[in-house]
Amino acid sequence: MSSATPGTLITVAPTGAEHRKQDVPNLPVTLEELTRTAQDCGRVGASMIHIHIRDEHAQPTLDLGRLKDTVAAVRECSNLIVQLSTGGAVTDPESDRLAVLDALPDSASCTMGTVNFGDDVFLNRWGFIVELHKRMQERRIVPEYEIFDLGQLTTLRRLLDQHGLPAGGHVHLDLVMGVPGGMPGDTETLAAALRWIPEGATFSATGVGRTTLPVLLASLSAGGHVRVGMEDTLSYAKGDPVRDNAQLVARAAGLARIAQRPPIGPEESRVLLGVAS
Ligand code: KMH
Ligand code: ZN
Repeated sequence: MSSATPGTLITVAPTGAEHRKQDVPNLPVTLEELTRTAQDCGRVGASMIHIHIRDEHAQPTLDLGRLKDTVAAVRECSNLIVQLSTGGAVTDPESDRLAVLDALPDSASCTMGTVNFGDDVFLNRWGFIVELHKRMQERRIVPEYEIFDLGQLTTLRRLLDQHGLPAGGHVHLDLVMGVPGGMPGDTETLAAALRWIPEGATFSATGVGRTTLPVLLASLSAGGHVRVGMEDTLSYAKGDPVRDNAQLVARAAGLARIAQRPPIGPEESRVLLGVAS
């Protein structure tokens, strides 16, 4: 872990692939809703956006044309680092998940192993991981390595040992905690993960559901960065649904300031991650 950056990189994950628009009317699913979200979240402290897109029926899709339009539109309306999900939905085939990279985002997620995901399985074979990593190296896309369980940190080390550093030369990962089937979202587990994070890497952490706040606070205290958003939680507090993504970003930014690690902007975040300006 690097202690050179005192500030906090805040990523917003506004949509995800799991929530249904009919259940969550304020979930941003159209391009217009997404660009407005990017602007609102940028204003209150986000510097990267982790994007899953939806089709005209608000269903998750990896349609390449839509992904390209989305990358262009978010770049046009904001200065946020554009990260596309290659995780997609649990039902997405590997071929479609690899093709996401043809939309040429600044960054893309790259999950380090298979995990039970609620009642489903989020499948990430070793061969698929290697292919994602190599294609990102070729296209100069900066990966964010998604870690759902501690063993996936050893897979990350194996990947870097065998296939080299990612584009930009810096390793950044996100601990996705509290998924039913993955590692718990608590301070003890975050502290255990620190031991296995590759030397010189930076990390962010995401707490799913009710682990959002404990993970946010633990990551800030451990020198980590944070990801928040409606992909990961729909509850702001007990009995209090999330109003919008900017509300979650604003809370994370406020806590980062209290921790004396204020949010860093997109330019500083690009330097941190090795994303070309
Ligand atoms: N939707 C999950 C199955 C990612 O974006 O890379 C996978 C996910 C991880 O959200
Ligand atoms: Zn995601």
